[in-house]
Order: sequence, then C-alpha cells, then structure tokens
Amino acid sequence: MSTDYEHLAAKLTDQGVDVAAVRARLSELVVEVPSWGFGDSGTRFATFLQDGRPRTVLERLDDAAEVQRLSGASSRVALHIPWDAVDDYAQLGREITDRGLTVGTINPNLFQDVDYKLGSITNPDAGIRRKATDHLLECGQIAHATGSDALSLWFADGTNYVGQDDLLARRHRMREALQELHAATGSIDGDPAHPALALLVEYKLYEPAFYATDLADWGSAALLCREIGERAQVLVDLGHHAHGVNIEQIVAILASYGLLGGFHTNDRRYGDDDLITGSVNPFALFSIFTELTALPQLPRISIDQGHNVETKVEAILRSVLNIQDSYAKALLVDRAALAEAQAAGDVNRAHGLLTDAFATDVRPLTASVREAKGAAADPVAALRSGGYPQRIVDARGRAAGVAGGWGR
Ligand code: PSV
Ligand code: MN
Repeated sequence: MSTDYEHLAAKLTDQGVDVAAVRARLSELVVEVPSWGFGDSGTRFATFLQDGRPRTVLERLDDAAEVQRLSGASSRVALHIPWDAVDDYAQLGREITDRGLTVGTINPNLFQDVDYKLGSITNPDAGIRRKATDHLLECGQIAHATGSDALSLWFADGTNYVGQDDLLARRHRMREALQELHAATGSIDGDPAHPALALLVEYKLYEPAFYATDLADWGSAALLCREIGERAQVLVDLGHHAHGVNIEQIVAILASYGLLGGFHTNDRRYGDDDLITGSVNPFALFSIFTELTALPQLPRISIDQGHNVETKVEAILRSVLNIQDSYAKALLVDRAALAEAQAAGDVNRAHGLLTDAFATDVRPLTASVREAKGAAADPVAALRSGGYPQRIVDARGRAAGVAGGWGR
C-alpha cells in the first residue's frame, strides 16, 4: 500500500470514517460500459475514423476487457442490436464471459431504419409499429440467449411540427407496444439462467425530434412504467435534460417510488454531448452519487458515450475512474452529522459537509482498492505504457484522415 494511501486512511479514520466499509462498497462497484462507445461515432457533420478502431463486436469486447483489466470496476458490457448482431448469441455470451466480463443491457436500435422516419412504436402506420415491436421482442430473445437480464429502451420517436401527429394517440401506441414487450419478457420456465427481464425506459428532452419527443421527461417515463408493468423502471441519462435541471432530485424522487432503474452517465455543456463522465461538472456527478449512496443499493450504472475526437478506450477508462472517485467521495459524507445539521437548520454546516467530502483527494483510496482487486493503481498510465493502444493499431489497421459524414 502506498504511503499516500496510509496517510489518507489514517486521516479519514481520525475523522470517524469506517475506511474498511468504504473500501468494501467501492470494491463492489460495477460500471457497465457500452460496446458502441468503442466503435465509430461522430457528429452529423463528420465521423473521424480512428486508428485501431474495433471492426467487429469481438474487438469491441476486447476493448471493454482492457478497461476492466485496468479499472477492476467495469466488468459488464452493454450490447446494441443490430450493431452487435451475430448469428449465435449463446456463443456471443460465452465470448463475453471468456473475457472475464458479464453481459449488461441489450439496447434495441429503433432509430436508423428509414421506416422509422415518423416514429417506431409510435408510428401512425400499424405495419411499422409491428416491425418495431418485433425488434423489441427479438432483443428480448437475444437477452435470454446471451445471459442478459435487462433491456434498455430509448426511442427517438417524436414530431417536429405542431399538428404533425396526434400526441395522445402516439402515447397510446407506445404503451401498447411496451405492454406487449413486458408480457413477452418474463422468465423462461422459472429458469434462473433466463430471468424475467428488467425493462429500463429512457427519456430524452429533444433530438432527433424538435417539437414533441414522445418520451421527453422523467415524469412521463415514470407514469408509463407504471402502466407497462412491475419490471419497468426509468433510466436517467445525464445528457437528456434541460439546462439547470436538478438531476439528483429526480434520482431521489424516482428511487422513493421504486422506479429508479439505472443511469447512463456522460457529461455535457450544451446538449447530449457524450463527453467523458465527470469531465465538465464533477460536482454534479458527486451530488448524484450522494443521493445514490443513501439508497440500500446502487442502481445499474452504465456509461453511455460516443467519442469523436479523443481515443475511445482511454476515454471510457477515464469515465470509469471518475465514477469511482465520485462514488468514493460520496461515501465519505458524514451522514450522521449531515442529518444533525439538517435537523438543526444549519444550512452552512450541512452544505459544508458535502463540499468537504467533495474536496477530499480520494485517488490514493481508489487506487488502493483497484490494486487489491488486481487492477492498476494508475490505470491511464498503465494503459499508455502497456502497449494495448499500439497493439490494436497494428492488428486492426490505420484509418487516419478518413472522415465520413455529409456528402459521403
Ligand atoms: C441517443 O441519445 C442515445 O445516446 C441514447 O442515450 C441511448 O441510450 C443511446 O443513444 C444508445 O441507443
Ligand atoms: Mn442513453
């Protein structure tokens, strides 16, 4: 153990922190990483293909395994269908476990097919709604075959102009499709290997729809979940709100109704920017974790990012580390003192207890927890010196200078 860690542990112990308990909770943290976060992504202006970018789902899994090897906190990988489509999903499940990973959520794709121009499960055309619902059902089967226990559902559905479609009819169409999905995704014959699937329902304020997104906010998603069935819960993506929205309060309210299903983490300045988690506003991330650590258990924490100009393996790794650090800081909050200050109406002390925890440099602690798990004390340095970035360029090839986007 490093002397930095010894000093920090001694200081925290003096402050009354149960360091062993904090370490135990930190070492249980599992951050789910997105297969799509390693692949090509861009803006609507251009996609800059990167050297060494993964060409197949197996190479995306290799990248996820490297992040897990270094962080020790990201053993779950989310899949996106059809981007990660294969012929044999049981075999894909084995490829994942062979790499020391587990299967996270299955994410259907209902936003790229030309049929979905006017919506997927809300489309005015019943035939297109059927096609979209069938894709959801297929993703349920893929979840069972790969060993996943959850579908993560985001719909690009919405309208651009007043009068374009009947808003209420679209809501009813969405409900009907998701109720059918709920009915079709129970456990298979009570077999623990094929559990009933959690349905995580994600909302987003705008984009690609610019007038009325069919599922635009957490309240609307929560009401829908209540109608869909008991396995439906809301998924909060940090980039999917209007500016200034208090996400930690949303977290507390959803959790109190048993409707907080999970998170998509990322960071942003403007819209759904997909920047490294914790890179823009680490205090906001910490504030969310402060609410989460008060819950009996953490909900599913998944990264949802697509990196345009920075190398992807390191960007995802940095996100995992920022999440670890935020969680560690939140675990240091003196809850008893906070409750006392709140009850006494001591606003400054209550706030100060949070800023004190936030200001603590927890990196020696998270490094030590990683080391104890056989991961890297300094994962970014280990990634850079370990040769993986160069090996993937050698094996997968260079793509520098190639940009796709408008007109290509
Ligand atoms: C699009 O906004 C998006 O980023 C949603 O957040 C989904 O979760 C993700 O794509 C994957 O489909
Ligand atoms: Mn998302």
